[in-house]
Amino acid sequence: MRIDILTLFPEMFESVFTASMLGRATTAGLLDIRTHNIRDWADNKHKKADDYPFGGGAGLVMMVQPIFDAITEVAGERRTTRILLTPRGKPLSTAIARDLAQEENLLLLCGHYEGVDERVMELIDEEISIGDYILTGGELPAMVLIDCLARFIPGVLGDAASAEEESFTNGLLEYPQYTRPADFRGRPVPEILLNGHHVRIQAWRLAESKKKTQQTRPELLGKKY
Ligand code: 4G0
Repeated sequence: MRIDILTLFPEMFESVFTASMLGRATTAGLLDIRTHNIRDWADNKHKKADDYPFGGGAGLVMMVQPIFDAITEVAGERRTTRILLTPRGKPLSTAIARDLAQEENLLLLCGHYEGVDERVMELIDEEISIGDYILTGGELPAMVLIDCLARFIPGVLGDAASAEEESFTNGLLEYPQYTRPADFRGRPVPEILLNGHHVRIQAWRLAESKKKTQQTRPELLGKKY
């Protein structure tokens, strides 16, 4: 999958896309992530990409011209799904991430300040939010979205691991996990996990998932997913 990111702060993405699983996916040729500085398309002499809002109000708005030209040039002739990360977007979910993981090309626009000139929306297919809070920019949401959808690209997760096994995929929160040692300074691992009885372990894990969900997110229990 190719992902183009339009941002005023391309340097924010470097470590996230070279480290860990996303770095491995890139090296393996599963991901091709390219960042672009919107400022490079500003046609004014100060390379300004933001301006005061018409009608007044606090803060700055990202200008239409640099974004319009950046999207047009970066997308080129490719068919790409264009996404704006914004607090007014559809809430990100496992289902949305799974759908987007099927795309061949994504273009992510990271807004900043008080948002982007509404005329940019002509070039945008979807607006996505990572939650009901405001951040200083859409860069962290873009990273969250990419990390979340990458797990659904075949081969991105190591070996036999599957994105479908983990939290939320069965509509429940994850059960408790343990690794060695079996006894850490008097804190033992539950005996049932040590005896190798697979069916009983599955039943225990499901019961623990339900208990945890009831305690922390009871609203998930009645929900279709
Ligand atoms: C566009 C996304 C971008 C509009 C972006 C702000 C939170 C999220 C931005 C605005 C963001 C999220 C209208 C304030 C940049 N903050 N929850 N900040 N407005 O996904």
